[in-house]
Amino acid sequence: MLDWLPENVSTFGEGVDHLFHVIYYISVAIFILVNVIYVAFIIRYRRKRKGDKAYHYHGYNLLEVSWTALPLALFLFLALYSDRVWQDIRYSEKTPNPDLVVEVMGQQYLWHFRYPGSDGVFGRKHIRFISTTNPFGIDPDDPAGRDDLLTVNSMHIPVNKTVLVRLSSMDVIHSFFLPNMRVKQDAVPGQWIDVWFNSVKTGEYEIACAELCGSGHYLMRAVLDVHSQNEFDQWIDEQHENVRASIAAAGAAPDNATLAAQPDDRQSPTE
Ligand SMILES: [Cu+2]
Repeated sequence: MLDWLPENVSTFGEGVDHLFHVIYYISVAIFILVNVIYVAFIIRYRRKRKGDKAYHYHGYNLLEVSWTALPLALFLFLALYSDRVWQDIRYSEKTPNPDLVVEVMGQQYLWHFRYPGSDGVFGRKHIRFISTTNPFGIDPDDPAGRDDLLTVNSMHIPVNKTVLVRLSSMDVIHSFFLPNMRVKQDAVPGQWIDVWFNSVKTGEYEIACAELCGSGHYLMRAVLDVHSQNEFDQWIDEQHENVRASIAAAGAAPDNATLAAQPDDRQSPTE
């Protein structure tokens, strides 16, 4: 009945899917119960003779207490029942040591990704440096930030590794949604929010924005490439090589192209 869910390739996906099933079937049962009672009452208490008068009463404590207490009990049960999965996924002290940290920045209507450079460190960043050409606000004075690797709408990770995403947004609230990883987290401007996952299968997966963030919301899709460790190392070495080459080229030429102001062109990404 629930085989329309996207393929789960996340280490904690089974727990999420199990909760989804439990909540789904509880909802279906309540839906059927309510509608059967509803139809039965319509038939049983219909007007049978001309002149029948509706029975009117005011206040019924038992009924009011029970329609408050039953949902309360149900939600309490669900809160406690889901707590273990929630802790595993969202409690920072339960996050496994990450093998890879990637920064993700939402922008109307694309996803920016940032990896540390070949030095293995992220350069300093500050919100005042954020611009369309510097989405993460990398401090231009910090040498550690010059070789940082930036990609747009394309995220690469190794398989079977814990990936920690540091998530933010440079304009409105977006939602970082990896259906196959069972990850969905709001990206909030001015905040960095951590979210982790571990993919057990290589392949290409969808990254979507799950927050109606503007007229181009539907455009806000990216690809998550899950590689074998070898393939990933190869990819990132290549990227680092490209970054080094462009730094060398910029060093040879006068320092202008990278820092030139560009018009604000968020409405029509050219990717
Ligand atoms: Cu969005």
